[in-house]
Amino acid sequence: MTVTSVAQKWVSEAAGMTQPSRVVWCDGSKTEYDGLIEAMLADGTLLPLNQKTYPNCYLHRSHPSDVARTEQLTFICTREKDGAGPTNNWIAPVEAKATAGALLRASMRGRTMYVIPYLMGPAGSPMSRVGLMVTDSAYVVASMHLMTRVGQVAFQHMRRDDDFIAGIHSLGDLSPDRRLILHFPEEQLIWSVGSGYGGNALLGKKCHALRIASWQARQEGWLAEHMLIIGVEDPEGRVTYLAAAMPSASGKTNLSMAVSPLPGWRVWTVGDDIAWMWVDASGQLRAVNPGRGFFGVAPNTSPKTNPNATSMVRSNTIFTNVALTGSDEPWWEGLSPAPPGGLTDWQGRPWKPANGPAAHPNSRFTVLAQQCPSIAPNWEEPQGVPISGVIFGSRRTGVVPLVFEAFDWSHGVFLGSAMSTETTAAITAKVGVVRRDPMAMIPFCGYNMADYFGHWLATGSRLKTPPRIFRINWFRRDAEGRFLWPGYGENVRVLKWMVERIRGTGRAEETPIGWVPASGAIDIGGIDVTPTRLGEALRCHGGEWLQTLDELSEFNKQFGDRLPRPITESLAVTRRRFGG
Ligand code: GTP
Ligand code: SPV
Ligand code: MN
Repeated sequence: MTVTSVAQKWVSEAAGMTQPSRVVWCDGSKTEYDGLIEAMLADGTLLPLNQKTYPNCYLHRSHPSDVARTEQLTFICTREKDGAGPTNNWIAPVEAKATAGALLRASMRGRTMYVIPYLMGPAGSPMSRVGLMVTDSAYVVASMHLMTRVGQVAFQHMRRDDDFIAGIHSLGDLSPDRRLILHFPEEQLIWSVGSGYGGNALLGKKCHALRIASWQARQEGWLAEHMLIIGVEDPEGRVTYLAAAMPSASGKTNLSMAVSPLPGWRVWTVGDDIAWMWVDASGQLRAVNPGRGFFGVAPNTSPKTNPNATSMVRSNTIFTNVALTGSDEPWWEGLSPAPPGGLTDWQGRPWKPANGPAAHPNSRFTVLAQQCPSIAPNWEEPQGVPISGVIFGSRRTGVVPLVFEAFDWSHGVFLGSAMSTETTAAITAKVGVVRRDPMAMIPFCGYNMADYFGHWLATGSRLKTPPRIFRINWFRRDAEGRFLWPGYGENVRVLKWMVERIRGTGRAEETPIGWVPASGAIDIGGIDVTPTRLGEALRCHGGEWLQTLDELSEFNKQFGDRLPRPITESLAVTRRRFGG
């Protein structure tokens, strides 16, 4: 491998601090992956699954206190506090390095330090970016193999010797008391210590491709978003590409590989979690998926809800914190209607219902995207795909209709900024609590969120035909607590309406919050949804919205004068439309 001198120097400094007994440069080869798996089987980091029914599949059990992202321990360390803004945790860089330095110093003593050069984005794409991370976790290396492009390809995409995001990761002692995930956007640097969990430890993903990349994107005029990318094909074979933001564990993986119940319609998967988007020379918004694999939520993934995912995880997959059946197959709640007998839970104990779910609610699978049956043939196209629609979705039991469309780009940015959602097991916090999560980026925006809204507004003015912006909510419930909309594959019916809107044929009614599907505009043929129930799912209630807008004004106060005028104006106009 040809390594730049800047990279060499940085790695020896990292080794000087962490003191590993051995340094191994990773080349991303299959031999390397197989060797890592073998070593992890030998030391118990991985357990083999049934190699007949799940070839090359393994189970990893994490430390029981290291099962999700820890947002309270995640910091944006800009020189000025205002750079990180009021919605991020902040510590000054010097102080952050002093505290984390104490945890990282000699943390790799007696361990191997793996050096991982990785590329985010398709090979040959002008959008692709390089990272160089060191870690003392073989599980992280194997996962990075599946989630990013590792090896020489990274160095081939560097535009200068120092053109990489540097990342130090160490498991430390895995104690949440000695865990910190630090971002230094001004130095293109990430430090992460004390966790082996995906979003905390696979630095290419949330730390690089969202927090640091969003900072770079603002400076360079593009967008780094928590979004899936899909192509929706109609019966004539025309494909319309959409990008959709939804908070963690709220439906991106599922929508990205939805199986259509409508004849002739199909969904092609381009990405399931992160989108890098830019305005091309003709004023068209385009998107690439910076990732190479999926780190997807296991619970409720079944042949009924997500047949593409269940078939793609039947080989070459690393499962984390799922349950184990008596025949060494992975299992999680929702995979089959009833749990099989003889289950071992995610912590390795014989499963007892009294101990809670058999699989951790945030148990996950890690697998290459190319194993997905619906992967788009052009998913690695260096120039990306043209985006015609942007979707903002969240998880709300009430208030927010199943789907509606913004009046224009600026109004759509307002709708994205106004998002709130119920929390999930993807973070270590109470589940089901409503919190504000503008554009599903509250945990991932690497700079002041007021400036982020401004950046979205400014991007709109560079677009020749701005994509339509839609707001969705698959999670609205009736008075008895049942979902009003069946979700999963049936969501393609909603995507069809969006495609029709983009083409100018979809019928809609104007409401104070935007265009809501007209009666009969969403095809509910052949499913157990009555027009009355669909009406309930689409209802927009003035009183509820006025209260939501009050909460939003309260939230927005923290941004002070930095909040862009169009956001404040949209809020005021919406309130007036409701007569408030
Ligand atoms: P991250 O990987 O954390 O960013 O999450 P994600 O947005 O990709 O979420 P994912 O698609 O994995 O869905 C998470 C949970 O939401 C799973 O338990 C799903 O079964 C559930 N879910 C997804 N889509 C739907 C839907 O249309 N309706 C309902 N009711 N639940 C859904
Ligand atoms: C999320 O939490 O949004 C995820 C999982 O996609 S993680 O990679 O851990 O961030
Ligand atoms: Mn995510």
